[in-house]
Amino acid sequence: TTPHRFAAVDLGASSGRVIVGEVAAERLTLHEAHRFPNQPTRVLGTLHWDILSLYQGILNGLKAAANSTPRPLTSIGIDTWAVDYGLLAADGTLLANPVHYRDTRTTNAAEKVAKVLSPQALYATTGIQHLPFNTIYQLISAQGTPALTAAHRLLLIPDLLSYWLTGEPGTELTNASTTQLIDPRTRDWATPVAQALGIDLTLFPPLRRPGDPAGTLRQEVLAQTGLTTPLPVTAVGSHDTASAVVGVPATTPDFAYIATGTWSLAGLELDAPVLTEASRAANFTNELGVDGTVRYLRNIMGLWMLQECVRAWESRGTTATQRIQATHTQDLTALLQAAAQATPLRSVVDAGDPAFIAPDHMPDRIADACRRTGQPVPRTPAETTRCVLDSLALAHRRAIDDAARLSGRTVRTVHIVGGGVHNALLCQLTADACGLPVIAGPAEAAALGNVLVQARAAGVITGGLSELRALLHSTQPLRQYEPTGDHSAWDRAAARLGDAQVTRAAT
Ligand code: LFR
Repeated sequence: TTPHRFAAVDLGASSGRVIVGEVAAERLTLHEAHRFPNQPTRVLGTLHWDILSLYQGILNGLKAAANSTPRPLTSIGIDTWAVDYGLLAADGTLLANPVHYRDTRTTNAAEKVAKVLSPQALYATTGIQHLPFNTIYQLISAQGTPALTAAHRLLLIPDLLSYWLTGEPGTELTNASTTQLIDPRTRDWATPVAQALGIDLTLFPPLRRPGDPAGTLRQEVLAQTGLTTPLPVTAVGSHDTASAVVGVPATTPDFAYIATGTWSLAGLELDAPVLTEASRAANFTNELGVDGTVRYLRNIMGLWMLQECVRAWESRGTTATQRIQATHTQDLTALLQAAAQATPLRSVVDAGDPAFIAPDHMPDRIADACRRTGQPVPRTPAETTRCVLDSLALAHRRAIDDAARLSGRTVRTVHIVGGGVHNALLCQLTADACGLPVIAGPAEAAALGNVLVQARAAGVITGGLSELRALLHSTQPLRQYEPTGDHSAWDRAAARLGDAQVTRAAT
């Protein structure tokens, strides 16, 4: 049979891509049609997404996808990072440039929220981990601003881009759960939470579920891209992490996953949320997944820490050795090789600490954290890189252990998907830290999950998540890492951070 072609728009924090997936009964291949940078811009002290440039990147990507072969696309799906949004006037005009979740405007929002709703009550209803940038904190911080006051409608980032393509507003459920305004038991709005906080839920257009239709391309877009009418947009797991977890090639139920990239999202797929006080204290989230699932996970800083270090080294031009190791991005390979030779577990930091969320001065912040916990301060880029990767592996292990304990499940395999798949040292250290086999791949899990949900909605493939995953397993290249080394070294490293981590989780 002739394969169907689907365009997956997948926007990450540092780049966006339009990827074409070809799907037939036993076949699944990806081609990258277009990749473009995502460059946040600070204006008058506020960090913004450059949303029009991202939209133009999508149009260029769709054009490239249309030109790449004469065979038509069957549909388009969009996934991006979570929590952020655009505000629209009644006529659909975007009222302000969306603010980046790493902006510090939400610094005092949790206190304000706690005055009306205790963290315990908020968690018991929404099951969402405390992250300073959750949409409720952004909305509380924006209360009284001209844009929010004038807003007629709020669209989460993938819904905003989809609206521009089709003219049809909607709120996709997996991403909506990250607003902290959804009750994971009913999978519908947590109206009492919104009311208590004075958040107007009528700003959100009706909920859509992954697989639901999301309109067809407007005439303007057809003209801009050279695509032919009528081309539908299908709602997918529009939160990139939801799509990435669909893209985990698991073949048994006893798996944990780590979706890696700017963040590491480490945890389990569950059928029902865990809303216990122990789960709240451990800062686990119950985001909603595709097909009625729950993503029970913790956010870990991820490769952001390394990206920010490299950016700092590139702009600083320190000693000659450091330059050799870090100035050119092609030297990332050299840097990782040097890190692999550095002393293991010499110093570790808490990669779950929100102190690492904001941009700038990352090597100094890592050095400070080592100093505070009485550990040697990394001196070179290689040592700092090793510290970051050891710390990530340790945080991966802790999240997976905690998730298993808090949900009463057993984990026998760890799947790593996303950009971190290319980082063999991180994969090996994670296997070592967890004491479990790691299966790494695919790197483009979010795009694959996006494509698979579209293909199923179009009737090209059938089945539940396990059938979709079986197709991934049989078509995508995967690499396995077995645990090595002295496991107790990881216990000792964890003990060095123990107290700091417990204190943070309890607040
Ligand atoms: C990953 C991700 C995470 C979310 C963070 C902020 O790209 O979507 O799941 O917590 O970005 O939106």
